[in-house]
This record gives sequence, C-alpha cells and structure tokens, in this order.
Amino acid sequence: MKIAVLGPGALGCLLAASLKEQGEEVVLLDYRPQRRELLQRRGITVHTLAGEVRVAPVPVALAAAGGAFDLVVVAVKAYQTEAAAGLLPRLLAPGALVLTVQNGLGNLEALAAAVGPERLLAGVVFAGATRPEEGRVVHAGAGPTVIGAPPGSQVTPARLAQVAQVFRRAGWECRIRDDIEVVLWEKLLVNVGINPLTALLRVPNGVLPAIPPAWELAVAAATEAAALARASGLALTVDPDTRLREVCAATAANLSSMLQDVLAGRPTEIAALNGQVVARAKTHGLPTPVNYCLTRLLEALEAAAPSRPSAEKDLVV
Ligand code: KPL
Repeated sequence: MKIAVLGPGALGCLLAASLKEQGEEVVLLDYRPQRRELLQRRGITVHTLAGEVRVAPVPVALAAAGGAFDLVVVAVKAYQTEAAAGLLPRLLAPGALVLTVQNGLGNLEALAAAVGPERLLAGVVFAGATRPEEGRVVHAGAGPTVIGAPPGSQVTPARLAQVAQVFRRAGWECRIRDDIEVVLWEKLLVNVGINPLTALLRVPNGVLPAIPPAWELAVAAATEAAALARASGLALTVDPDTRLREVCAATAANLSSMLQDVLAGRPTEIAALNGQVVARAKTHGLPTPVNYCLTRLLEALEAAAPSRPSAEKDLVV
C-alpha cells in the first residue's frame, strides 16, 4: 500500500517515521519547499516513549507535486484543511482512501467536499507528541488510535481492517469503532478542555488538574461540548471530568498542540475546537459561555502576540 502522510507536524512526523521503520512505502508530504528539503536531508528524529532517539530516513515530497497513493493520512492543522483538501484530488490512486487524524470539527465536511464522502475514514489519536524543532518529534504520551468509517463513507470493513493493520504493524495501538463520530466528539471534549487552558497558562497537560480554577473551566468547557453532542443525537458515554483527568495523566509531560502553536507563534486550532462548539450550539439554542470566553481569549492571545515584549526587561521604562 502506497501511503502519504500530509503535514509534517508532530503527529505527521511520528506517524511517517514509525511507518517507514516498519518498511512501509510511505512519503511525508509538505507544502513548503525549503522545509521539505531540510527534512529530506536530515530525516525525521524520533524520541520514543522509552527514551530512545532514532532517525528515520523518511522520503519527503512536495504535496503540490502530486502522486498516486492508496492511502493519504491528513495530519495538517484544522485551519489548513481547506488547502489540503484542494491538493487531494491529484494525490489519489483510483480507489484510494483518505484518513483524517486531525483535531476538531469540520474537517470531514471539508475533505468530503473535495474528494467525496465515500472514500473517507476518520481517526482519533489519543497519543501526545511534541515537535521541538522541524523534523524532530518527541513521543510524549501513550494513547490508542481509533479509526472508523464516518457517516457517508463506503469504506468496507475489510479495507478498514487493512488500514488498522498498517498502524498496528508500526507499533500503534489501533482500534476500530463503527461509531467513530462518538469517538471524534469524545476527543473534542478533551481538546476543548485541555488545549486552551494549557495554552493560556503555558503548562504541560499533567499540571492542569492541580490548578483548581483552570480545572473548573476545563471541565465546564467539556461539559458544554458534551451537552451539544447529546443534543446532536450522539450517545456519549464518558464523564467529562473523568475523561479529562485520564488524558491529563496519560499525557502528563506533553505540551498540548495548542500550547505548542502559541509558543511557536503559529495560529491555533481554537476555531475548529471551542469555536465550533459555540457556533454549532447556537443552532440548538444551547448556552456555551465558557467555550465562548475561551475562544475569544485565544483569539486575543494570537492577536496580541506581535505586541508582546520578548522579555521582562522590555517592560522597564
Ligand atoms: O490531542 C491533544 C492535543 O494536544 O491536541 C491531547 C490529547 C490533549 C494531547 O496533548
């Protein structure tokens, strides 16, 4: 199976490196020529959960160059989904599958608009990974990966099992669920709670439960999202407080993806996470004051970044 991983972020690099190490025919796709060149030259360095450091010589190509892949794993940030979707038609072999492993809501809809819903798979990754520099990834938290065929997909159980096998061979604990939408929402609860608060406070995931005012807000944001999921007809079984606590413990040393974005001066995924909760809740008449505040705070944080003094001494007048 020819596999492309689209997006050399923390997750994309980790996935491509582990597939390569197992001898899969995998290519990492980037859209930036200079970075592509750097990654191709250096390879992808992985700091494993066991503390080993390994370099995987993953081939890196420009996404715009096209290709004929049997499976394209979309691992770009949610705010890049539209752009990634535009590239997909020229990357797919006949009958190819597209698997999104992104955070947030709205990705499946954007990908379906570009390549049709029938070939889509959705994946939810509970592992934590950080990218201290381009092409270097630290596997910082254990967690399963769950994949499934979302509504509208016509991917057969046999092909789904084939994809799961590829992940398992590469060392990923991969589960299949036929209610993948429920899993996507359960991950959303985690992300709307943990991501903005760790990004605002600049703390690793494991610290959050020990800060009572922040924890209260994290659980409240996840509870609002859970109410929206139920109003949308999804039978969520998880308790937000318990679930958030479990993920914070399992990814204690990890910096959330949103904190990594803030520290690197990149845009965040707040619009696809808490912002989507606020927007979708309106159609159900549900109040989402905590998600609204967190969305506005992250938007403000991003907008203020260029004006922030770089060190305390800059504040002395
Ligand atoms: O998905 C994550 C993220 O950071 O985006 C968690 C699970 C919270 C791990 O950090």
